[in-house]
Amino acid sequence: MSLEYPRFAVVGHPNKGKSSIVSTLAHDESVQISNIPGTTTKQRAFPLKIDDKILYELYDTPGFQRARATLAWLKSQDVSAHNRPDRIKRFIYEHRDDPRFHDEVELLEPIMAGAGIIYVVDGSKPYGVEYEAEMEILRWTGQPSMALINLIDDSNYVDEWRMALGQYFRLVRLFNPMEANFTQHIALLESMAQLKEEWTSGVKESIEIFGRYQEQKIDDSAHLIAKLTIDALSHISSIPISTEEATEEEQSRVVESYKSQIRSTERKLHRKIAKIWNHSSIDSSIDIALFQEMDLFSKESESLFGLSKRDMLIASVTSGALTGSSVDLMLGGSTFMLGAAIGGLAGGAGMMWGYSEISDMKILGQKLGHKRVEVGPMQNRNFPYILLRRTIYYTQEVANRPHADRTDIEIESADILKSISLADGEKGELEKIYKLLRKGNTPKVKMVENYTTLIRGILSRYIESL
Ligand SMILES: Nc1nc2c(ncn2[C@@H]2O[C@H](COP(=O)(O)OP(=O)(O)O)[C@@H](O)[C@H]2O)c(=O)[nH]1
Ligand SMILES: [Mg+2]
Repeated sequence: MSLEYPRFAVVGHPNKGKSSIVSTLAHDESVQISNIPGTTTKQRAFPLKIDDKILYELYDTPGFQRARATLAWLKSQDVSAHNRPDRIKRFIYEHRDDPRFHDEVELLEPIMAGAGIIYVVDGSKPYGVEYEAEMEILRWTGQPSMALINLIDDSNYVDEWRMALGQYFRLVRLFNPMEANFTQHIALLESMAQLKEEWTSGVKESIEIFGRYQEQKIDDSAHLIAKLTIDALSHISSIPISTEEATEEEQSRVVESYKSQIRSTERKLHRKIAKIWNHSSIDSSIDIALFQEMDLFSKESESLFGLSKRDMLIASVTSGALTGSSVDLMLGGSTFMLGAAIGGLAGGAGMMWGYSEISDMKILGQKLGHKRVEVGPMQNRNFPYILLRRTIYYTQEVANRPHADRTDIEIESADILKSISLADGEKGELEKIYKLLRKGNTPKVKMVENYTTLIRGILSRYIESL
């Protein structure tokens, strides 16, 4: 039978990570994964789809339940090797309504309909003869097959597994669905391409498309980040006021409304990025772990994601905001001078690192009773970097996360976050657009393009592609 795209049935013992492998390889977060054996009760196909083209399809299946009894049935008549696939078909036909062999029928059906076999074992548990009936049944199907060794725990019995699996399967590979990155996914596809000659060109083409898709997702993320960070940084909030000058209550109300609008722009950006990477449903857990506990405007966020004073200075100098003698003075000067000079740029030392001062308040309107108080755009010089690096951190977490991984994202350590580094040249380039936004100007198309390219370049250091 010739299929327009390759199909693979992921089979094995219960609880060895079959569903996890399907989830990761199909980029599908809807695959049910559970530590309760028997969670997967029916075969179900999960396609990896790109722009409506199916690259391949993976069948998630229940695990073997009665492999020995099945094999005994198969062998209960004399069968020569060339008749074994027919014997399997006979088994399916005769046991379709037999609850005792429900799981075997479910897992053998897609194979006999033409799917290749991916046999999954846990290499952190010792090899045992109880697997031999399963492997023997799979051999009887006559379908091309490979074995994947998943290391679920820390112990390692990979050598003995390789020895046994090698006798039954053409290819044996290590693959961990919880840790697999883009490169490992591609490597596995390369192996799948070798399984059957008529699949080779199809799977190779899929690898190409898959690689371009990865690039596309990085591009799309960069465009979104550029657009929404510009929106946030140029945002202005205002509220009506009842007096000539805004009262303290009114002032804090407008600042709070401004902050909450910026926060919601950030959340919107994160949601859209999660969607690009097919991670919509875990988005909320990442949000909670990462950003609800660490407010965008908090000191903690500033210290993890903001630039140091030194880096801020470099950004200003490289962007051309500072020149000549003032630079010499600052670089050669005392720490006090340095701080004072930077503080001066932000409109006053002491204000710079605090978020109570985000921008000047403007009172708008002529007549009493129709006045408004307004804040924005963002004047804090470090804020654009905090917002950008939070977003880049979020994007790389989502992009590099295998779909089988359903755990919450946790901030591991400050070191990890600090590793989202910017080259000095990048800081200068970024500062050009941030300076413009601070002044309330709208950047030209060319500048937005340049900004997008910069972000794309940063992302490509943290997200693998071909
Ligand atoms: N730590 C770790 N856990 C895994 C790995 N693969 C599977 N699991 C866990 O093992 C359990 C069974 O996984 P599942 O994919 O549902 O196995 P299936 O029954 O073979 O489909 C789940 O709790 C998974 O989260 C792995 O590589 N590492
Ligand atoms: Mg399962």
